[in-house]
Amino acid sequence: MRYQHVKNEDPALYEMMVKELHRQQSHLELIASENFVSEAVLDCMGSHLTNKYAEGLPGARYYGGCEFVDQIESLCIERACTLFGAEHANVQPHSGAQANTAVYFALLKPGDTVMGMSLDQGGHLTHGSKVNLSGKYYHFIPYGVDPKTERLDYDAMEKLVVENKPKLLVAGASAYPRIIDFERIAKICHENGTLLMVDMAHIAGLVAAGVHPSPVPYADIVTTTTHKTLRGPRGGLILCKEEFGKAIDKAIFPGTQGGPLMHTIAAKAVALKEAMGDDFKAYQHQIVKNATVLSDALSDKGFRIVSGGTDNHLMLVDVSAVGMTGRDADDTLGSVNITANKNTIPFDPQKPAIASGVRVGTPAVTTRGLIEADMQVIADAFEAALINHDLDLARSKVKSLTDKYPLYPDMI
Ligand code: DSN
Repeated sequence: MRYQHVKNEDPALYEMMVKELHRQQSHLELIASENFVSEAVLDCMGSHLTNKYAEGLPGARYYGGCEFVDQIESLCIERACTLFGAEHANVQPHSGAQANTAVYFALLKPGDTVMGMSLDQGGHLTHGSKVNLSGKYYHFIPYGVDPKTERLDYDAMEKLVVENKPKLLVAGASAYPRIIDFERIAKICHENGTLLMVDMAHIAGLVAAGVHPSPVPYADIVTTTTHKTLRGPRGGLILCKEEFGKAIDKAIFPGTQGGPLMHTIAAKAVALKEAMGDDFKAYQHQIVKNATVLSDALSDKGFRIVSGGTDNHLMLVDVSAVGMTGRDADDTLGSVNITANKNTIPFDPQKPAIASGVRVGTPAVTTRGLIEADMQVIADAFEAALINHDLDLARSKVKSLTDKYPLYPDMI
């Protein structure tokens, strides 16, 4: 049993933790960016390593007593470089947003021209959204998808690069269901004197397992979170060519962060080790198989799948095809214990707060053990909830799966 000290010290908070555990256990988690970490990762996160200040880098700290956390961070760096075939890694970013901000701080001056995928077509807030620091400090020009195919329009991207000669192009997405051709994007960038940064946060696990082509050989800098398909603790990571290593390290500390979170870095090291194993490769293949089967099954039920399907861990379900908005679908799914998120679809006629789509991902349910046949049950639950409005039936379908695949059964 975990958390007995919390229970004794702070019963009110403990109750909230228990409720959240029960929520995770009793719901089907289809948020494409979430996952369930291993017990080993949890152990590191809740460890005494949180006590240590270690500003600086291994061997060059501003605090004494770092000899063991130096070993931990060096191991984490070595594993990150080995797993992804990178020349240099910084494992200190507290999040993906911090990693991206540090790259901009390292490579750009305020006002510089940058290109990023438009938020409403699948990009991320930190790729130049007007409400984010990226969009306020730098001159971001958005690129997007072809209206017919709903796939990245590489020709239009090239035209924009040629016309605008951005200093940096940010590739990668939060809601794009197709393979991204990093080799092609790198060619476009490097022929035009543009640096390429890839934010592979969503697909890092797929990349580690060879299920999605790696950006690392092509991009100058690669950022990622560590908690999505990679299934580590919440945090970020930067990989780069050696020539950018010093600038990236300085941009993290002292540029944009203070002390690194050593308990999180230890957890990242464990997750990276897990990601080197055969089980992890099989897991990543299963994520994609599950997503493909779920996408086909939802399409058979009458939902429209943006771009006609998926190559990765997520799909965008256009629920306007069944007469709903994304917001209503999100709420209805929530009421039957399915957790997903409303999401704009490309060229969405609805505002982002309403949206026409729901983003659905398979990383978390695949960790739980669900396989292809279970995806049909999820599609049945979607049909019951969103088309036939039979919420009891939808709930019973969900319960059949959450009972069949227990999550953290011995935790409390
Ligand atoms: N918020 C994450 C997602 O859901 O995709 C991206 O950082």
